[in-house]
Amino acid sequence: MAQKVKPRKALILVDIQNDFCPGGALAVDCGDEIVAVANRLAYQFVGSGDIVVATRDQHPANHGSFASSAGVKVGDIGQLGGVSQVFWPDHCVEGSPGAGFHPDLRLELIDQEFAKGTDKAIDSYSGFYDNDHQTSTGLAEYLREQDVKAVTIIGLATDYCVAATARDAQAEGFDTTVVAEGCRAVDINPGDGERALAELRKIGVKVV
Ligand code: VGL
Ligand code: ZN
Repeated sequence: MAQKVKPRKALILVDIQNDFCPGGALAVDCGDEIVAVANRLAYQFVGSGDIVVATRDQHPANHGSFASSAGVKVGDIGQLGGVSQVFWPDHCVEGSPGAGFHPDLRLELIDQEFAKGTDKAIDSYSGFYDNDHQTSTGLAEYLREQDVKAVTIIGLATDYCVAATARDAQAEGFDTTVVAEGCRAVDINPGDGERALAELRKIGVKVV
């Protein structure tokens, strides 16, 4: 009889990178506090035969989402690649220390990494697709190959990359859970993180 592969879960660690932690170029308040949560969950997933993947925001130096490239102020809103874009400080430039994973993150527990935001003409908040939904990072395909049915998501930042990754995971048919304790928000407007979690609940994502 053909051997049946056990349906698996995946832990998706979103953008746990230096530039999103205190001292980084796009620092999220207390962003580093989630590293301990990431390590604990990753250890549990590996121990139960499940898998751990990490997304990594990785931009060329002149990425179109940078205010410096667009010639606008940080926080301004405009268009990039045909979709609405917030313009950010230069961050997670490929090869720079800021693009590296937080030094305390236990990389040996991560099965596979997925880079995003590598095309300067479009941003990518989700770990699955660019913001215009035209280009896949390969994450959905990888998870299906691994027979993953359910995903647990944590990381930075709640109101951007975590929210977008969770929306896409749910839309791709994965049973999707976000662990709020493992996320921190940019909160350009106070409450953005909480509102993002409320929106996720509305579409059926479990927020625990
Ligand atoms: C992110 C803004 C720009 C994130 C990435 O990881 O949430 N936010 N690039
Ligand atoms: Zn980015």
